[in-house]
Amino acid sequence: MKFLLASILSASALVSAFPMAEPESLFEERQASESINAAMVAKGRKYFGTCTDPNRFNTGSNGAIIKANFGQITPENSMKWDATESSKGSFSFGTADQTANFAKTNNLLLRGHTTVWHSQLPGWVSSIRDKATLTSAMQNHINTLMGRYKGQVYAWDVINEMFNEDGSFRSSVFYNVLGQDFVRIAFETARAADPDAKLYINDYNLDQASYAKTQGMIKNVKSWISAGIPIDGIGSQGHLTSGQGANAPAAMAALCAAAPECALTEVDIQNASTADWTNVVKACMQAKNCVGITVWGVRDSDSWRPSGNPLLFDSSYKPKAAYDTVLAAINAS
Ligand code: 9MR
Repeated sequence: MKFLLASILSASALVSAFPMAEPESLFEERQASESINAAMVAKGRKYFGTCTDPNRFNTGSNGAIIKANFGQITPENSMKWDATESSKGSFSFGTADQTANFAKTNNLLLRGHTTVWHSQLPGWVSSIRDKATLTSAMQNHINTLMGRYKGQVYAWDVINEMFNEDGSFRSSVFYNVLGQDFVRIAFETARAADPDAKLYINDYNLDQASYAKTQGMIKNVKSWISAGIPIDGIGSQGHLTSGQGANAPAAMAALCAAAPECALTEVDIQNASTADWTNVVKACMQAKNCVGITVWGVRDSDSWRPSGNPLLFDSSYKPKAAYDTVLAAINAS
């Protein structure tokens, strides 16, 4: 009952114009005026966002929390290859459209995620063995997906997770069939499909500057950009565990120096200390071309890895101390 009442109060604090009952008034104030997105924008950055999808923003307080606190969304699953083109040439955009509409209706920036990724990839793509067929499958997928949301997407994760931990290229159908050239094909197709979208290469475990994977990303992005491949940004996912925040500022400084812009794209921190959140925010704020931070979910219990409570809202949709930490770190920057 207590839980229910708290949820109702919290939800109404987020959405209603009614004055709040005393005990929740601080919460209401923060939700209404001290949004972490507004704080980011006040510092000249573009957004503080979260991933979501219709199964989330249509349930509980997720929608209200996103509208009150975040300025950008990334579809958690709805724009992936398996969700949009599970069989060759047959596209389904039901949930992707709903997600794009939620962004449009609520004035949220949209990060498209993701066009070329070895995972959540239908079997008909991973079984292709010849260059021409794979090239046209990639081109058709990118053109159709990005074309549908042309002009509505701030940035696309064009290529996701293509590096091994040692900085070499991951074995995937794309690399195995086309070699490194799949990078050029993907980015050139993406640029033509939506010329206004920022085009990103995105990966995880880029959280320490000297780490081989971080260095591999930096070295290759620099050489691809100098070869004319239209890469606008590096996305560092930021799936962290306790203590890893410490290395994030130096890692972002190195990554952000290698591309026109950069972002933290999927942040969550298992068993985070206050310092972890402060350092992650600093990592973006200290890099002049870091455009924003996206956390990978609203509340802990909806995280893809809920153990260690990695997000900014608890399972009752209450903002955690981590939320205040993030806000303070943005404001202090
Ligand atoms: O959060 C996503 C989860 O719901 C999916 O089951 C999973 C499938 O691979 O993908 C998760 O999101 C991933 C993102 O798309 C890419 N980087 C890693 C994220 C966490 O696994």
